[in-house]
Amino acid sequence: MEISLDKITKNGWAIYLAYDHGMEHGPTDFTDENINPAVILKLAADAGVSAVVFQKGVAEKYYKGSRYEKKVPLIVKLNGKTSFIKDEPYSPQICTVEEALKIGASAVGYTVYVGSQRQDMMFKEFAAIEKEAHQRRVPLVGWMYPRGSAVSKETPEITAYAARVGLEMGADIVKIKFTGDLGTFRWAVESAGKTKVVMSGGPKAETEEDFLNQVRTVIDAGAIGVAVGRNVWQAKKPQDILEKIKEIVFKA
Ligand code: FBP
Repeated sequence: MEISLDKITKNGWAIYLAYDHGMEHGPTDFTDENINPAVILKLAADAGVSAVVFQKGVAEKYYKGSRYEKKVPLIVKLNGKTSFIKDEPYSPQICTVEEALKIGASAVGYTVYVGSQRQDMMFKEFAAIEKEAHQRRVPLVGWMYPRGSAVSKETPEITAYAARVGLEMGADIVKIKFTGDLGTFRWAVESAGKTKVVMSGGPKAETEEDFLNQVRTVIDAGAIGVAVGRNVWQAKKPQDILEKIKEIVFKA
């Protein structure tokens, strides 16, 4: 079944502004300014990114009914976890597809810790979400993060494997970490087949140019774009770096 990505892409390209870090990392990721989700929403809308990524609570309180609803599409993350628990990673579902649609989501996202000893629980939840989302023709973005005691280090092979798992499970887009170079990222993109690939931003890069080079590399490797949080809103001038990312991704 062909699921249209038109609502969350621009001419096939994608820049997603990720802002679910309050759940995943806690407020230490934020400054006094960007701790306010309204700041991120305005940034996303003004820049014309392809979508903003929120957890349900932030989406309900800041996106739904706001003047940004018509300006920037929303991807709601359906699962999440805090950083307190250090054993085998499992990110439980905390929002349904139906709830996400009621808040105005154009797509839904779900993190799978590929390789975790608790992977089967996430596979089950993901499979049910995939069924419902696709029945309703809603795109599903898989945060495919290899993690757990069986994954001592995320190598390019493991990233490519995770991308492939996304294809096998029916994700429309997979969000994967940068593998380090063009060749290995291309392999991950090829592994994902007809499932589109976006690069996950990661912690703030040493320099802005380092990050922009990663963006250039993944676009050259066949990715449709990026899903980035900290490298944008932790930058001194988030608008400026977003403009530079747009130059690379939207004009590819
Ligand atoms: P960043 O660009 O800031 O890395 O955001 C991408 C993201 O996947 C977020 O959606 C999520 O909150 C965070 O990274 C999870 O980071 P991790 O699990 O690697 O600590």
